[in-house]
Amino acid sequence: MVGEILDAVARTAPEVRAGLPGRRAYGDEENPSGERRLAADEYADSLLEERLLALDSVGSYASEEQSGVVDDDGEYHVACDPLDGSSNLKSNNAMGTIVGVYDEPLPAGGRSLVASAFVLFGPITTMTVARDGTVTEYLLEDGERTAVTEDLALPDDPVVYGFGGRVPDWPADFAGYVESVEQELKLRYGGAMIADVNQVLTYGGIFAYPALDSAPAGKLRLQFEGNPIAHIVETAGGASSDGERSLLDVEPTDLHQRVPVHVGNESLIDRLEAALS
Ligand code: P6P
Repeated sequence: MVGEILDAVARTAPEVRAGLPGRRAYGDEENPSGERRLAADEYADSLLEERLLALDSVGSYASEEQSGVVDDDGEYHVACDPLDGSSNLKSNNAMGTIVGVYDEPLPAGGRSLVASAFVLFGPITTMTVARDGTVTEYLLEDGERTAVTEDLALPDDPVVYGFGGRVPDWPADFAGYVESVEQELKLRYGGAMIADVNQVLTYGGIFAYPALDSAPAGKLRLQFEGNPIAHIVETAGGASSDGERSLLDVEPTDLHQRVPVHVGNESLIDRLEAALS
């Protein structure tokens, strides 16, 4: 059941990637979060909706690109960011797909995730999956997934950091935290959450898109980005926070609710929560 959902995402990935070159232009519409939508966003969303709703195990499909939930009659509820970091298409940088598989109707709390995954379109295409208490990295080739890293675990010693938003827009307590972190770690920020989070999963460190003075709830969406990525990082031995608590414990109130996102090594998250308290 959950496996067929992950297999469908893996099988769809090559088609999404092959469709990118001709879809770099912005469409006329905005997504429900008021962000300009690329033709590639619409393409990825329509492919994933079609492939996932075709499965008996999928009871609903929701995406960052659509205002509502598309209902069906299966057991699991899938939340998708079809092309996270799509603004990187213009500059030919990494991006990919985020999928959360919930066993409750959406919007749902992160503890009801039964599997989370992201497909990363980098120099190679990989799929990182949290399921049954473990994280596995797969190489995707011709739609087939081959496990290349089993029981993926965050390295103990953090090396990299990446923080979104503009420096003058960071609240003073977060800016103070950054002053200590930037003395210790190397900056890695590329504008696509999953690529930046994959740096953290690989080298250890922290990624954050924090609360901003101009946007106290930050930028990233709980259902489609915060919950699945927190599930992956926490399953890999790290921690997550909205500034006060695990992202998986944030109360879901709206399908497109935004949340401040901080994920990475537990020691860095503990220091962050102390700095913001
Ligand atoms: P900014 C991509 O649009 C995204 O949703 C995340 O993938 C990424 O972390 C963030 O927004 C980048 O935002 O403000 O740096 O362009």
